Amino acid sequence: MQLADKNAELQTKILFERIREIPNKGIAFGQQDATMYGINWKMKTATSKLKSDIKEVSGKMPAIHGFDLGHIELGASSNLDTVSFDLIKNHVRKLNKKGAIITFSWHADNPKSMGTSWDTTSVVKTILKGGSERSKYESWVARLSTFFKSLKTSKGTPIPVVFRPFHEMNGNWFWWGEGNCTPEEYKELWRETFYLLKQNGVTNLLYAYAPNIMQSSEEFDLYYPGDDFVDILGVDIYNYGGREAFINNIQKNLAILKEKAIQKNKPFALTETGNVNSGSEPNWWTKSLYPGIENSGAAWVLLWRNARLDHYFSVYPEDISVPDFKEFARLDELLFLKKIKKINY
Ligand code: BMA
Repeated sequence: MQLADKNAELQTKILFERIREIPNKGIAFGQQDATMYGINWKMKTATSKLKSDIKEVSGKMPAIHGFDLGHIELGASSNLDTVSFDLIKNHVRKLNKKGAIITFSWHADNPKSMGTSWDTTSVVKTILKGGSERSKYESWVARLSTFFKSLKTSKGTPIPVVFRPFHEMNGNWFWWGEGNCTPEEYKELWRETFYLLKQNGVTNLLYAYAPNIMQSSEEFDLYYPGDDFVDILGVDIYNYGGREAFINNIQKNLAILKEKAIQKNKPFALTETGNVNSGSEPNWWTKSLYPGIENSGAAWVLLWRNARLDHYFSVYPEDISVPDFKEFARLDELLFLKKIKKINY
């Protein structure tokens, strides 16, 4: 078994083995910022008990926990969604102890314009080696590295996590996305960032590569930085096109990933999904999401965040989809925290 990072910690290797084992048992359920906030609540300071909308509804804690590192590059104390990095660290420690798997995305600002991730001012070329914004970018990755290195248990053991940078690159909405840099520049950005993290002594990462919905397997290959730089294959899929298209997209895309995953001997996951019609599709869980992921071989499915009533992708206690979610969560194939803890832990 070879990880992208040849100096990876033992803990990182164990995490990889755990992830590879998951599909033999089912599919792990996750959510972004699950313990940070939900509909009508926000965690302000660290408390011993971890709350989450999913747990309130089903009695079960998600197995996979996503967090975002956007603005860590600026030296900010909280991320682009006003979530405190100290609180993230605190929950990562607690969740890791409970056997959860942690995954980080990075909605980094645009290093040239200093706008958001969605500011598509041309920039990738300027942060590659020799570019005008290179030194700024190196300082950004240095801050990112400091954060990753600070993830430790109370005994000082490194906490291994999944890092999923520069996601949805086949869409045109991020500065690293299609049309805003060439595929060659994208791949170079990935590899150079990987080497910077390594130079900075980061050894607790599994690297996940995740395009948005793909039309073909060539679309996956176009931006793929190479087997030596990636550990986990992913895809992000939302239901903008309605139920049938959603199910088809998931099935087709997970089949693409499965084929790649077998060739490459790497695990794969539905790294982002969610109901964009939340509040109006009562049986979305068993009639839209489950038919897509059932028997897919994916290690996990990560629901996007429950930010507010006009921007939530999952379920909360008063939600119209509560009964359906409970049914979904009872399916044997769905793995929540307690079941994931037992996998090689
Ligand atoms: C997006 C939206 C944004 C958010 C970003 C990072 O998909 O949810 O509101 O800032 O993710 O979490």
